Amino acid sequence: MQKHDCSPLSDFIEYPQEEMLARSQAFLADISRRHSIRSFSDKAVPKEIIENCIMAAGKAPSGANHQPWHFCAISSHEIKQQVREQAEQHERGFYDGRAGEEWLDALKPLGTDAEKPYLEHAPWLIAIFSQKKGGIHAEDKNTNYYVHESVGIATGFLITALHNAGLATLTHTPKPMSFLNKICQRGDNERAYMLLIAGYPAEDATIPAHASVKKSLDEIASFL
Ligand code: IYR
Repeated sequence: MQKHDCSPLSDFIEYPQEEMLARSQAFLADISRRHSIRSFSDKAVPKEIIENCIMAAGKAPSGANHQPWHFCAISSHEIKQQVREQAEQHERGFYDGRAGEEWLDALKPLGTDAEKPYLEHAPWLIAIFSQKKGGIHAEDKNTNYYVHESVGIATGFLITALHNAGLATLTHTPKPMSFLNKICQRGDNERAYMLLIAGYPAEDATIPAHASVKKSLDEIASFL
């Protein structure tokens, strides 16, 4: 007898192994086309696509299924301008010394600097927040568990969903990020986790050679 309420697993699909192989190959080929870009076009992206991708992110597993995340999707030009202004202000401090030599050296091959025009040009910015307290219902205020892990997984789902929908993305973590709480009107219970930029690439979008170097299977995995 089950000690908890549950229902049968009814939506699992068992594919023939040949099809599994083909699917795993096709997914690998598709996700290999995801690149962080830093030059976005201002071409509009319908809200419904972003809503679907956020709902997909919300299906991620989380500690005790508390779903300790909030996604603030910004398309208002005025608000994007505020994000750009404040992010660039923090980034100037970072690039002008706060980062330290080793960090700046590590970033050189990416060609990044304090200028973030894409924060204003891209059609969507999605600010992701983690929640210290919560629960299975949005209004709960219980302890959340494995918050960082949970929000990281949901962010991965979101990046994958956006790519799958046909959008380019960039992960951005201005330091500090607390200014996003104010702009997005999120309270003390939440911590800005990451800012995702989503949209179409500009015609001049490039991939830094450094970003194309991906470790081989042997380097990232072992099989026992
Ligand atoms: N947040 C800064 C710096 C930066 C840091 C890392 I680690 C990167 O992989 C890329 C950039 C910026 O966005 O420029």
